[in-house]
Amino acid sequence: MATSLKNLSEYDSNYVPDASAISVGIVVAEWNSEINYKLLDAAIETLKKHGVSEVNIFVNFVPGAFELTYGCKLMAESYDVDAVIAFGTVIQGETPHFTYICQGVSYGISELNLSFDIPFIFGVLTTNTLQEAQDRAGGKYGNKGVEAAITAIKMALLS
Ligand code: DLZ
Repeated sequence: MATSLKNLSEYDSNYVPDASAISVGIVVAEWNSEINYKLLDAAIETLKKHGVSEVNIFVNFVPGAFELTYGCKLMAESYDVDAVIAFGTVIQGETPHFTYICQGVSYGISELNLSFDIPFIFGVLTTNTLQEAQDRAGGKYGNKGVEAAITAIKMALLS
C-alpha cells in the first residue's frame, strides 16, 4: 500500500507478540534530527508499550543516513540485541546526494539482514520535502517510528 494511503501509527495489536523478553538497538542519524528524534521517541514508547524493558533498549547516533549501515553493524556486534532499527531522513535536494544516500543505506541495511542472525529494520524516510517527512513523523500519516518498532518486535520473534 502506498504510504500516502496508510497511517504509519495504525496496527492491530492482536498480531503483536509480547516483547518483554527481547532487547532492541536503535541507531539514529543526526541529519534532520528534528524528524529523527520524533521517530526515536515514538519507537521507544511503542517498544515499552509492548513489554520491552527500558534497560533493554540501546540507542546510538551517527552523523547521517549514509553512516547508518556501519552504526547498525556496530550495534549488533557490541550489544546483545534481538533486532536493530535504523532511523534517518533523506530529503530530496537539488544534488544527486539523495539517490546515492538512499541507495547506499537501503543496500547496506539489506546486506546486514543477510549477514547477521537478527533483523535490521529500515526506518528511513525518503521524501521530496521536509513537509512530507513531518507528515510521517507524527503528522497526518502517523509516525514511522511506531511502524518500525512493531516491525522490530514481529521480526525479532519470528519463528
Ligand atoms: C550530505 C547529506 C545530504 C546532502 N543530505 C542528507 C540527508 O538528507 N539526510 C541524511 O541523513 N544525510 C544527508 N547527508 C549526509 C550523509 O548521510 C553523510 O553523513 C555524509 O555524506 C558523510 O558520509
